[in-house]
Amino acid sequence: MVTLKDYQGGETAWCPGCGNFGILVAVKKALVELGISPHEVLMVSGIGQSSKLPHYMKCNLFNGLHGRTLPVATAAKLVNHRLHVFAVGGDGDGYGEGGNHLIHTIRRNIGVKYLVHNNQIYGLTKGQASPTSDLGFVTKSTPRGVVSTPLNPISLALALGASFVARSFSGDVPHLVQMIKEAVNHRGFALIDILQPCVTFNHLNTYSWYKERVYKMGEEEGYDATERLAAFKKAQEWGERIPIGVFYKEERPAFEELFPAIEDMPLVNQKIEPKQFERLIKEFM
Ligand SMILES: Cc1ncc(C[n+]2csc(CCOP(=O)(O)OP(=O)(O)O)c2C)c(N)n1
Ligand code: SF4
Ligand SMILES: [Mg+2]
Repeated sequence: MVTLKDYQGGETAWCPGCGNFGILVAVKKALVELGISPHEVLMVSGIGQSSKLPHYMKCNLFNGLHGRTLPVATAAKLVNHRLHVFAVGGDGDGYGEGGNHLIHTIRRNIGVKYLVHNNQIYGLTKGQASPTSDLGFVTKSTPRGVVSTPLNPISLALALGASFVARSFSGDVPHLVQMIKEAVNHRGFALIDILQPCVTFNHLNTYSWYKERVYKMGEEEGYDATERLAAFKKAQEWGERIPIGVFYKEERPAFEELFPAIEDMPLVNQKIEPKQFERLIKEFM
């Protein structure tokens, strides 16, 4: 039986009270509740405080370049689609530097589960505005306040045809556990935007700021997560009230299911004859 102890990783270097701790606990809990063992999991991350999460777990991990989390996760999933592949990173990593990759990963609907620690700031580099920083927010890089329109990751994903789009809050671990479990059980790409207070550099979007605003969509009567247009409308809510939960879910084949060559066996387990390589090299070089 898998236990939380099996996922116990190294010592953390996050600030006391950081919202990342709630995410770390939730990821481990969700995996244990799903009965998934560490050797069946690959966590891919980029650069940022959030991207350190895989270091604090015990499982397979690949820590790559800033903003390049999704291409690495995509390749890993295609090579071994039986692995549970997670991409983990920050709002800067995923919505800024890696924004182009997000667009095309969503289009592919590959079975990678993407956890974005959205603290609305660049934490690791000590407090510059990120693509999701609220208008008027004063940071080191925006001394007169943010003037660019904040990116809405939920609307973006919905507009691109994403098959699973959710938001959670690191201050509500049971909710986040539920979202991660639903994402893992989903066929295809899943985006979970996770509101994550940065207690050191973001003194606007604090625990209490979020707590006063977040509400669970499931509890609201009549919300149907299978209607993209309704989800799009819901995704516009930000400010006084912030919805969390699954905005949209749709069942359709994942990218890795559409390749006959890996239908019976993951690529990593297939024996490739040297002659096949020679033929390929001759054709393309
Ligand atoms: C190619 C590249 N560009 C920029 C940087 C500098 N850099 C490192 S982390 C980071 C942003 C971190 O913010 P986020 O992704 O939101 O992570 P957080 O620390 O907030 O969790 C930046 C700009 C880098 N390391 N590599
Ligand atoms: S700087 Fe912010 S995001 Fe980074 S560890 Fe500290 S509280 Fe967390
Ligand atoms: Mg950030």
